[in-house]
Amino acid sequence: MVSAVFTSSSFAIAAPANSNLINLVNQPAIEVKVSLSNTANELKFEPDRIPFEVGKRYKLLLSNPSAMKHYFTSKDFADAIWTQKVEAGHVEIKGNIRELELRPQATAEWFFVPIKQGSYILRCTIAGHSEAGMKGTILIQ
Ligand SMILES: [Cu+2]
Repeated sequence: MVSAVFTSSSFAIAAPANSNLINLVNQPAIEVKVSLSNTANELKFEPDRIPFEVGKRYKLLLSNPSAMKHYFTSKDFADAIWTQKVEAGHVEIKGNIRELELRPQATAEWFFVPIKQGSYILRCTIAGHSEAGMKGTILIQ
């Protein structure tokens, strides 16, 4: 069974002006794939450097092919984007998403538009995982 858990600490949406938002949502999404660990259960993100550009619409395809659960946690990045929705299983979640937990074999699709440039640290927050190498950098240009 494919499943994912979401935590959202706020329903506030840092959205661009409404007229611009309609244009952004209608853009075709650029697909970017990130794997949380791998079939060898190595503690890393693949890739571990993830570039985005302000004002483009993305579909971030997250997958966890490993035997352990992992987190995709980058709160500063979450604050630097406007999240349209996250889709996982048969559920679509709208609004602000700050952190995703992917259980073994889970996938999730995060649709968003970057709104603020910066370099953001990505980590898996499970004890010991980021220390063992499960971290990365998200770059918004
Ligand atoms: Cu992990």
